[in-house]
Amino acid sequence: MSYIDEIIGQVIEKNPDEPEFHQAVREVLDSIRVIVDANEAQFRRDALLERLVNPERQIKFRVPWLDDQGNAHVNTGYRVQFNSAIGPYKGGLRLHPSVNIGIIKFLGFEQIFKNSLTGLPIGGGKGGSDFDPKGKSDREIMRFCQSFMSELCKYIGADTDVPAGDIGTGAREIGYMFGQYKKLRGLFEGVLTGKGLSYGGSLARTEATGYGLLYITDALLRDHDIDIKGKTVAVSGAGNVAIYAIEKAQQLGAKVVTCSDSTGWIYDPDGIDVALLKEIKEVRRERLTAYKNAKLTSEYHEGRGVWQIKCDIALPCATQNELTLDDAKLLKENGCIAVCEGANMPTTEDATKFLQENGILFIPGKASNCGGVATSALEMSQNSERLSWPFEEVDAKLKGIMENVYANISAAAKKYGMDGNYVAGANIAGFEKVLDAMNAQGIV
Ligand code: NDP
Ligand code: 2IT
Repeated sequence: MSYIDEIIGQVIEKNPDEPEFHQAVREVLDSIRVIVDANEAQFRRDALLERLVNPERQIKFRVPWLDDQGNAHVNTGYRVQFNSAIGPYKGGLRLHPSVNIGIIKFLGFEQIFKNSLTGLPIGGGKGGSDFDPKGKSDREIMRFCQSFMSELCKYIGADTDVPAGDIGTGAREIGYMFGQYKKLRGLFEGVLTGKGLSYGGSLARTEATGYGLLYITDALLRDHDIDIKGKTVAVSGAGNVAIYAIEKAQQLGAKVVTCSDSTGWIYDPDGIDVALLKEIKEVRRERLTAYKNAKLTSEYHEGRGVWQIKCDIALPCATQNELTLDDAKLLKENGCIAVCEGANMPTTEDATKFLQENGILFIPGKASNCGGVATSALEMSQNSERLSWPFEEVDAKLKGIMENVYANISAAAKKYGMDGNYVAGANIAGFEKVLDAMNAQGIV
């Protein structure tokens, strides 16, 4: 059996009940077969792949907190410090009831290659908790974040591990966590990114993941002589990534007709009113029914369904495995030309295969959503030099990074005879730098 198949087997056997982690490992290892097969003896001797798929460190802790009635609750907190070959661990914190160790490991594993693709010196990590922020008061959120950080602060630092936002963790949560870190450690340092602008945050970080997604989508389309202007776009999600993807798509002249949250979805044939969406989601923290009530020409539907709407470009920006094989078939039938992932691993394995085999341009999340973490790394740089750069400067750097990522994944795919396969290109290009650093640093 090949080394890669042996390792995939081991990952499944040693980590049962972690299907998302298996999926992420399978996708990366399958893509790097050409490199591994050519170096099998050395890689086996150095246990290279075993070291790649086993996190350097996994931290799991209790998070007790008090609700507004004085009742105690306990959640589980996680931080997986996956790989520090090319820099300090870097990756978000997810707060969602579905969080478990397998989810955090899949996200942490993806983050290794994503962070490498940015070209910046950041290693891979991820964390979070099964805490559900929905329906909690502001004070409950604060007490949870403080308790979470009381434990996490022992393991992170500006030069060791720098967490940030993800699902359920935005500027408010980062603020409460930063305050607690500073109180306990006595350090005002860039230990978290996505901070508020008044205490060390970077301009354009809020927009970065969504904007970056559109910069790379535009680069992809231009490379195929397609103009994004006038195209119809379907977006899923209505959170940080989705909102700024919609905003930038509209700035580039496309029309975005859908968005969704975990209870339902909106079809707005006039184009999503992004100012209204921001007001509902970022300020009032309400459901999408509020959008329908404010914009009477739009439609609201319960459940999931954005991929049935005819579009040229599909941008899944909600969560993992939200775009299935049936959705992919619908997109194809409706003439979709490109799918670029804003979320992490939103397309199922069989749907990805279908899209690629049916000539639909497809960029995987680790390349297309890396603008968020790239701008986090720019926030770290600004914190280190105790300066803050203008919006235009950060945005221009972000655009340059995304265009480079596209050029690199495209070139890597070509180099290994898989022209246009951006999944292979992203995994190979991301892996090559990590491999070089791991080889240089010995068996650690
Ligand atoms: P937010 O919490 O801001 O928004 C998430 C959105 O997706 C919400 O509309 C949410 O609906 C919906 N959603 C979440 N979970 C589910 C689910 N299980 N089923 C259906 N809908 C769901 O998160 P982000 O926008 O930050 O993150 C979205 C995706 O992008 C995630 O995969 C994340 O890992 C990825 N990502 C985020 C980056 C960032 O910088 N924030 C960077 C790179 C990737 P509801 O509010 O109803 O739960
Ligand atoms: O998935 C991701 O890349 C993020 N949630 C952002 C991580 C970061 O450190 O900005």
